Amino acid sequence: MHAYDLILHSLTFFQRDKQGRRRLICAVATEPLPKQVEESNMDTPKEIFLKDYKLPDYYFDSVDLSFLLGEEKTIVSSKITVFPRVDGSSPLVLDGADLKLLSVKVNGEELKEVLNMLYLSLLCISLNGDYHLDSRHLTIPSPPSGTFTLEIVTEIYPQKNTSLEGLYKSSGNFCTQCEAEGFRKITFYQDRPDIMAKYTVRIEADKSLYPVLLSNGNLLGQGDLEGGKHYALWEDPFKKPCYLFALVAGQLESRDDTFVTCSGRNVSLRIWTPAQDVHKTAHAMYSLKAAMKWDEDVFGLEYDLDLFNIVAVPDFNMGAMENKSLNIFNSKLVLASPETASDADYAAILGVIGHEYFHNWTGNRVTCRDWFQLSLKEGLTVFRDQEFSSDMGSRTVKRIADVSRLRISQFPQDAGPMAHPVRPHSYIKMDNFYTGKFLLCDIFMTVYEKGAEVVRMYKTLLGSQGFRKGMDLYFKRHDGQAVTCEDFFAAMRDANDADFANFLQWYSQAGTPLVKVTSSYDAAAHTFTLKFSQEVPPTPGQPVKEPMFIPVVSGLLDPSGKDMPLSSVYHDGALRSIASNSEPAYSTILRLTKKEEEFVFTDIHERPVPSLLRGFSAPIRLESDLSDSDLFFLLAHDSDDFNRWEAGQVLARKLMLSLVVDFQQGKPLVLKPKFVQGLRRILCDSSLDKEFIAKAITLPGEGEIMDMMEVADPDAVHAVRSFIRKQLASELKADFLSLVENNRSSEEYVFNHPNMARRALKNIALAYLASLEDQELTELALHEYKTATNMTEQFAALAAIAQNPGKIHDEVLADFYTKWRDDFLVVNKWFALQAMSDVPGNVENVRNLLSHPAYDLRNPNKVYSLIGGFCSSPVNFHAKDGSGYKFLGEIVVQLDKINPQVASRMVSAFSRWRRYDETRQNLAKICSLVNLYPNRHGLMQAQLEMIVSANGLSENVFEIASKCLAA
Ligand code: B3K
Ligand code: ZN
Repeated sequence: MHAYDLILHSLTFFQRDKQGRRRLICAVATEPLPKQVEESNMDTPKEIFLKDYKLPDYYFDSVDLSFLLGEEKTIVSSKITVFPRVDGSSPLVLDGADLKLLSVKVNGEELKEVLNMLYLSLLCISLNGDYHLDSRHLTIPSPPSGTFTLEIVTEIYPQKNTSLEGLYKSSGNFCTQCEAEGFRKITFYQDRPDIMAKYTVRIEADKSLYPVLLSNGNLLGQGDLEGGKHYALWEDPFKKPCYLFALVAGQLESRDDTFVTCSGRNVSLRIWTPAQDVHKTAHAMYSLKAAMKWDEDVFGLEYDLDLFNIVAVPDFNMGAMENKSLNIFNSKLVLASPETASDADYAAILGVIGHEYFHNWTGNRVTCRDWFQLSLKEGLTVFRDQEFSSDMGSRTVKRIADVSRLRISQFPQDAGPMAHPVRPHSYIKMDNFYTGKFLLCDIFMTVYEKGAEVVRMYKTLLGSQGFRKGMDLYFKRHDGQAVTCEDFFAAMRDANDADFANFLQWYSQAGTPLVKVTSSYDAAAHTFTLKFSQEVPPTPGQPVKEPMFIPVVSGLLDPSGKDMPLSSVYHDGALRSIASNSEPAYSTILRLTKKEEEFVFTDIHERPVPSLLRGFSAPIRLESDLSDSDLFFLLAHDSDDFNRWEAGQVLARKLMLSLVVDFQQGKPLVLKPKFVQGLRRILCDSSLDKEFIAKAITLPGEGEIMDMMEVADPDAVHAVRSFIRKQLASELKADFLSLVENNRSSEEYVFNHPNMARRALKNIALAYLASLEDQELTELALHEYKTATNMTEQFAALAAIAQNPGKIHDEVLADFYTKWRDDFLVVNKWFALQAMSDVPGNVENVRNLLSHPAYDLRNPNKVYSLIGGFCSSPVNFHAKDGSGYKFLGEIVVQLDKINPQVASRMVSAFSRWRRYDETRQNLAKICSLVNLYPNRHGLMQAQLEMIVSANGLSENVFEIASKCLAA
C-alpha cells in the first residue's frame, strides 16, 4: 500500500474550485503505517491478478507528444485530452518510472505537488496541493469533471538507459521499446492497453547527429530549426494503446520499395539500417512484401496506411516489435546476406517480419484489454506466422520444427515452477510471459507457442473456411477495440454455430495433458476400438484439473500401409458417420472431453495400425500401446508426414530412455540393428523431401529426454545421445558420405525450399561423420569449411569440426573469428558455438570469453549467445562440481543491474532445478560419490537463494527465482 492509497482509504475532505476541480483540503489517516513499513512496501514486488481487472476511470482521446532529444537529457512534453468513463470523483492515477517530473497542468493551470501526504494527513493540516508523486505513480486526486486537458513535462536520460525499455540509445541512435510497460519510462501515462488514443508526435533533434526522425503514422511536416536542429511531425490516424508508440532518431539509410495493395493503393516500404548494412536488407524486404500479399490472400487483410517502416537496431531485448507502421527489429532478424546469414537466419527473418506485420490486424487494430490477454494477439499471430512460413516453404518441415520447439521448451515450462495457463492468472512482471523468439534456452513459451496451438485447434475443428469465417467476424465485431480471449472464442463459435464443449479451459488450465490410448481389434465384429484416458498434471496453484477438450485427428492404416476408408465411429452412445456426401474419409477428428472414453470404428475388415494425433492436432503428450513394429510401419508408410517423423521420434525416445537405464546400471550400450535399418531406409528414400530426411535422422534433444525422466540425469543422457550418434555415423558412414558428395552445389545461394533442404541434408550428414573423430572425416569437414560459399555450409562445417577438441578445432575457430571479426552478428554465432560446447570444463573458456574485446554484457544478443549458449550444454551447465551454476548465478546478479529483462531470461535456466536430484539415483553409486559432489539439486538451490537475497534485485528476476524456490 502506498501513502496515497492510505489517504484515500481514510478520511478526506475536498472542496471544488472555480473550474469545478476537486481540491484536497484535509486528509486524516485512520490507521497510518509506520514510515519504515511504508518505505519498504514501496518497492516490494506486487503481484497483479486477472480477477482484479477494472475498467479505467478515465479514457484518453488524443495525445500530443513532443520530444527534445539531447545528449545529456531529453525533454518529453505530453498534452492529453482526458475524459471520465463515468462522471464522478475518482482520482486519476498515472504510471511512471525513472522520470523527473518538471511540470503538470490541468486545463492550462499548473498544479502543485502535495508533499508527503501521509505526514500532513496525520497532522490534519489543510492542503492546497494538486498532485502526488511516488516512485511509481503520479496521482491527481481530484481532476475536474468532464473532459479536460492534461499537460505533463518530464526529463529522461535515454543515454543511461541500459534496460533497453522506454527510450534508449543503441549505437548512437535513439529508439524505443514500450511493450509491455515501457511507456511509463517516457512520460506519466495510464500505461495499460485498454487506453487507446490518437497520437501526434513532434521530434526535435540535432540534424547532423540525427538526420532521420521517425514515429508512427504519416509524416505531417518537417523542417530546419535554429542551432543546427530540425524537427519532424508525425500523426497516427489510428487509435492505439501506448505500448505501440515508437520513436527512432539517428543516422540511418533505407532500402525503399512499394507494395500495391489488393485495392490498388501504393504503400511505401522502407527498411532502415546504418548505411553499411542496407545491402543486407533485400531478404527482409522480400519477406515483408510476401507477408503483405499473404495476409490479403489468406485472410483478406489489407494494410491500412501509406507508409510502413522497419528499423533494425543492434541492441534489442527481444526479436522485434510491432509498433504501428514503425516496426523496430533486432538487427539479427533483418540483416542477411548469403555469406553472413544461415538458412535458419533467413527463415527466422521471414517468419518474424511476417509476424510483426501480421500484428497490424491481430494486435494493433484489435488489441488486448489487459496483459493477461496477451495470447489473444501473440498466440494468434504466432499461428499466422507459422502458417505463412508453411505456405512459403514446406508445411511438414515447418510443423516438425514448431512441434520440436514446443516440446523442447514449452513442455518443460508447463511441467515446472513457471507453469501458467495460456492466459495467466497473475504476474509480477509481464515481460516474463513473452517468448524470446531466438534465444537458446528460452522457457517463456506458453502464451506464444502453446497459445498458437490453441488457435490451431480452432482451425482443426472448423476447417480453413470455418476458421476464416471466425476471423472475419472477429474483425467485424472488434476492429478498434481492446478485447479478451473470450471475444475471440465467441467469434469463432458464433461464425460457425460450433459446439466447442469446454474448449475455454485451454486458456485457464496450465500443464500439458497426458493422454493414454490403447487399441483393440475385433475381427469377428469388424470393429477397431481406441480407449483414451486423459490427465492434466498438477501445476503451481492448480492442484486439481478438469478433463480438457482434445481434438485427436486420427486415421487407420491397412496392412499395405494405405489409409483405410472410414465409414463411422461409435462414441458416447451414438454412431457418427464419418464419410460425408458418400465421399470416403481417410482421417477423422476424435473429440476427447472426458477422463476416460472409447471410440469404436465400424466396418474395419483388417487389423489396422492407427495413426493418431496427426499433424500434432493438440498440444499434449500422447502415450500409446503401439509396438516398435507398428512404429516402424508408420515411419515407413503413414500418409501424414508429420506422423511419419513422429513415429521415428517415438522410437528414438524409447531407445534413448532404455539406453539411459543401461548406462546408469553400468551395462554396455548396444544399438538395435532394426533402428539403424529404419533410419537407413529413410536416408535412402529418394522420394522423400531432403529436409524431412534431415529432420527424421535428427535424434530428440537431450533436454527432451531429460524432461521425460523422473530424475533428470544429464551425464547419462549426454553419453547415450553421443553413443547413438557415433554408432549411426559408423554404421551409415557410406550413406552419409554419399549424401555429402551428392548435395554439394556450386550455384549461387538461393533461399528456397529445395536448396535449403539440400543444404540441411548435407550438413547433418557431415555432422554425423565428424562425430567419428576420424582424421579423414575431419579433413572432409575442413574441406567443406574452406570451400563453402555461404554461411549455412561454412558454419555447419565449423560446428562439425568444433565437436572435437584439438589443434584443428582451435585453428578453425581462430580462422573464423579473423574472417568475421567486423560482423557482430557472425561473431555472435562464434560465441554461441564455443559456449555450447560439450567439452568438459568449458566454463573456464566461457569465463575467458567474457573479457574478449568483442564481448559486451550490455548487448542482449551477446548475452543470449554466450550465456544462453552455455546453459544449453547439459554437460557444462549441469557439471557436477556446480561450476556451471555458480557461473550463471554470478552473471545473473551482475546482469540484473544492467538489464533485468535479459537477466530474468538467464535465471530461468535454473527453473527445472528440482528435477536434478541425484540422491534418488542408484544408491550404491551415490554413496560413493556423495562426499565428492554435493547433489545438483542443492547446488542450484543455493544459487537461487543467493540471487533472491541480492540487493536491489529487479522484479523480473525476483519473479522467476522466487517461483523456482517456492515450487
Ligand atoms: N510484441 C513484441 C514483444 C514485446 C516484448 C516485451 N518485453 C514482439 C512480438 O511478439 O511480436
Ligand atoms: Zn508478437
